[in-house]
Amino acid sequence: MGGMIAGRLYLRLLRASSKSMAKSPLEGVPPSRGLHAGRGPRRLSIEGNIAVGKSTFVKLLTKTYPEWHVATEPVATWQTVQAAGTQSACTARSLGNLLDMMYQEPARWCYTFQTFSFMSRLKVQLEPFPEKLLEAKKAVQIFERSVYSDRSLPAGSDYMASSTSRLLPSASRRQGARRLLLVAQVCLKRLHLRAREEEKGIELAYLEQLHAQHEAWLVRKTTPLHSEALLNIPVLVLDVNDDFSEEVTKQEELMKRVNTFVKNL
Ligand code: UDP
Ligand code: D5M
Ligand code: MG
Repeated sequence: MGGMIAGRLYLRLLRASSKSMAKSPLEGVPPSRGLHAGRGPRRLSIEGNIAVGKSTFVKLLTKTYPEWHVATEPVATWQTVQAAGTQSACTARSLGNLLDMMYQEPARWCYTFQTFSFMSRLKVQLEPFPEKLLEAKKAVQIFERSVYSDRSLPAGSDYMASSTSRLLPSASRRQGARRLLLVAQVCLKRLHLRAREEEKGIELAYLEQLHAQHEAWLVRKTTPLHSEALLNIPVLVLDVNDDFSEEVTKQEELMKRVNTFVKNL
């Protein structure tokens, strides 16, 4: 595993409170202590590559901090898209599995998938704060991925690109592939372990691309964003190459880092 940097989770404050954003853009504001003080729930998202361990991490957070509110990624909604007006249990009519359609025929379905996943995340993020958060002294709300990930990672179009370019391995692609060969193996291994039917065609190259995009967006901060203010938002990077699903010591270490990060927001 030495030198691999693929297994990374990113815990990111969604944005500063609407109050502070309205008053002034965040340029120049120190990206930590005081950013959120006394202005409603701290809202964070967990970002990371496919199958890196976000849902596993979310479960761990829920167990450790039952007072926090955690919103999981609505994957099931993408796997069984309901026809308009048939959402109730007795009228439910599925239009199909959009996640599968995207992987099977990316040129046709990527745009639709991106739009649909963006809208479903937006819906989750715009829901009113749950009662338990309104009552909490220091409320925390966590989302498994956010609208910003759909906005900042051109994932679907890259899936299209990788599914055609892997048939045409140019010299530069071969060179890039050598350099990045090891980078996303942890995710690929976990993806196979999870064995989600729709994802079985995903190749290492796609996970490498996604990893590079996460690093550009959240670590190097070179991804163009629609607002400069978003650049200053704090990000906690957690290395999860080593299995944390069963390792209590590793879990404690991760939770300690999350606790310190959240306390200082
Ligand atoms: N997993 C694992 N070790 C870890 C984290 C995750 O073996 O430290 C497994 C997990 O049990 C699942 C797969 O990796 O079978 C993908 O994890 P998850 O669904 O949490 O990934 P996500 O896509 O949500 O990031
Ligand atoms: O990701 C859930 C699945 O959904 C995984 O196959 C990736 C896919 N996904 C999620 N958002 C997007 C966007 N915006 N474009 C393309 N594909 C996407 P998991 O990692 O299991 O949480
Ligand atoms: Mg998940």
